[in-house]
Amino acid sequence: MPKEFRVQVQDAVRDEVALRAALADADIAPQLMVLVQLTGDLAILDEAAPHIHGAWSFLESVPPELKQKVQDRLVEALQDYAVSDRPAPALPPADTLQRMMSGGVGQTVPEEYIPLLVEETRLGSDDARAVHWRRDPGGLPIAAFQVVIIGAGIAGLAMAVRLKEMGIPFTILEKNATVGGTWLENQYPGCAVDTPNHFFSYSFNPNQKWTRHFSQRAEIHRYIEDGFDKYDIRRHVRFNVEVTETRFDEAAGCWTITLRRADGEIEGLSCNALVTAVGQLNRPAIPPIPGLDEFGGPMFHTARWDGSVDLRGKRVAMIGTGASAVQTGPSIAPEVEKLVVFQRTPHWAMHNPNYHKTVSPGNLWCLEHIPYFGKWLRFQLFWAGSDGFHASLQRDPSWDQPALSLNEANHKMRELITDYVRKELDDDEALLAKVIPQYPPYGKRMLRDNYWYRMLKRPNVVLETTPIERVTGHTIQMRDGTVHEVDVIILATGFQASKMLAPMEIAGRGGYTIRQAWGDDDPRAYLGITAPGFPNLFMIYGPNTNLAHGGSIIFHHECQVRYICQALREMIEHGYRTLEVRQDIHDAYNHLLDEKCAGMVWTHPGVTSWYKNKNNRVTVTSPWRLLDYWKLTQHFVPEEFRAAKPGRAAMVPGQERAAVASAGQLTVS
Ligand code: NA7
Repeated sequence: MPKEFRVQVQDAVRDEVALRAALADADIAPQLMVLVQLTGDLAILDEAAPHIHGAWSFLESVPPELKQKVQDRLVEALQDYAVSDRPAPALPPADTLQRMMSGGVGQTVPEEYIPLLVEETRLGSDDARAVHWRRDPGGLPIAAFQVVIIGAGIAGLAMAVRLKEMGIPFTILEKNATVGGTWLENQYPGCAVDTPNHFFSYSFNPNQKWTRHFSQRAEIHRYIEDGFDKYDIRRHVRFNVEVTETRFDEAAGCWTITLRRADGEIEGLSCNALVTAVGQLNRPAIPPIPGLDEFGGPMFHTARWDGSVDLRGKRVAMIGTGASAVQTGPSIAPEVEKLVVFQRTPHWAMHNPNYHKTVSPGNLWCLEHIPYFGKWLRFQLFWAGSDGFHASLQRDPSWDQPALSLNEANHKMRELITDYVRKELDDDEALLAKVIPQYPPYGKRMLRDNYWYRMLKRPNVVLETTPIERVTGHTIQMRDGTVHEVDVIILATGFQASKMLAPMEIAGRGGYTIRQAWGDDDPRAYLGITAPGFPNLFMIYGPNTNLAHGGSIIFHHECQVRYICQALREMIEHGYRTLEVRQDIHDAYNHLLDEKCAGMVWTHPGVTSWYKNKNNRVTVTSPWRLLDYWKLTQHFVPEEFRAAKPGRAAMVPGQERAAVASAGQLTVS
């Protein structure tokens, strides 16, 4: 917006001393990008780019005199804009953007990524993820169309904001007393995000005020709460209501929903379209360890943290060494008398120098005052966590160490992390042997080292790797006869991820339930969003939409939300009563997906994880590059669905086969 731009520029140059001090303290690459965008000066880009060796801020070695030159020119450019009536610079052409982006991250950014990156960063002026009506909305029955969203977490908010923009009525049903979902429920010490925050945020609501590069839970929760207030969504939420059952009413073409209120009363309501935004990781997995139930002291799961239990001076057992454990352990180890960590399988954990850092004052200042600075920083972080590792997670059939790694790049990563861990453990080879996995990096979720290895060196920490035999009273007995006396047990044992949408009973056409379709652990959907037999039902964070090679789950949610909004637009504009993905389209997609997963690290025979089910089928994680999924979900394709208008008979199987045969045609019964 030209006006906003001018105000911003004038504000930036008001105090030159403050401006220069901020630039001197801030990351250089985003400054360089802003300078090039404001001036079109590609020569300075060519001069500085060779000193930028990666997308993270700590991967540049731009000499001080060159940094000074960039900053002097940037001050000059901002001052020029402030006193002239020139409009904001136009978005550079794609080839210039590609050159800028490549220079800004020290790697070639392929041309095919440019539209995605422009959209994600909102470097262009449009909000390309907003879905607009193609007909005069005044003539459409929008107000009569009701959507119910289940869940008021990050996904529910994204959906609600977009529905509100379109004017589609909606209600959010939330089992908790307030918003936030996973960021409300996980209150364990040290809980934080491990995707960089300036990317782990909505593209439509970037936050320039994150205090850390990887924020703690409370700050993320506040960001979600602020979003509910900013977009005035809270009044659409019904809190303390749990959806127990929902059934598709074929005659009416709507979902009837059964709720359990906090007072135990049961209530019903109905809607035209149902969107699940319940996450994948909110039903704790409690391990079937004999005697666990009879443990003599306090015991709780990380996602059900009991803050009333004072851990100071206690002997604490922590079962599990996944993402929750590596955040919890180092946070409690200094205060407990003893921490016994029970590791079933080691995880890989990578070091990131920014992980514990606060955002510097200079960066905070630039994010607030310098136009485009935040957008370029978002681009860099998107790129840092984008598709860069994707190829290295695919099996090279000719690789000669298939048990340990998948290919050369994957093996290099193994060596790099091993060297790092060895240093962290002060060359303690016995401990190193226990914590370095025997499967390839990225086989399980890659963790960020939260000083986990240093924690293991503490005199009050014990790493136990023998399997647990049973729990009796206050003791945990190991299979080799060792006994640990403990006061408290923390279950850092993860979630029932594959049992998606449980424990809700969801019955689609003909009363066929989602559990009948998926069993306990075999969820499938088209694009992870919609499944045959369940018309007018859309999922956010459904099957195979978790990200395990990079990316931010919010990015994926936004892809899904746009797609769902397009589907709803299709229904409302055409007056469809039902919309249901075709079985053949769904099956072909899942076939492709399984094929892709078969060559990826998660199905490696040495890996067990929550990414897959008991049959080694990956059910949780997406095998696609971010770019592929973005393309797949960019445009809703009506021909891939069956639609029905009111008053028409529901399609019978014979007609269904006819519809399938007529691929490429939208069949309306
Ligand atoms: P995870 O990543 O599923 O980790 C669970 C941990 O608990 C893992 O180390 C498991 O070992 C261990 N575990 C599970 N069951 C048992 C039993 N029965 N005995 C011993 N150890 C057990 O859950 P998190 O909460 O850490 O993280 C979940 C995601 O939430 C995370 O990736 C983020 O995306 C947010 P295993 O490795 O299975 O041998």
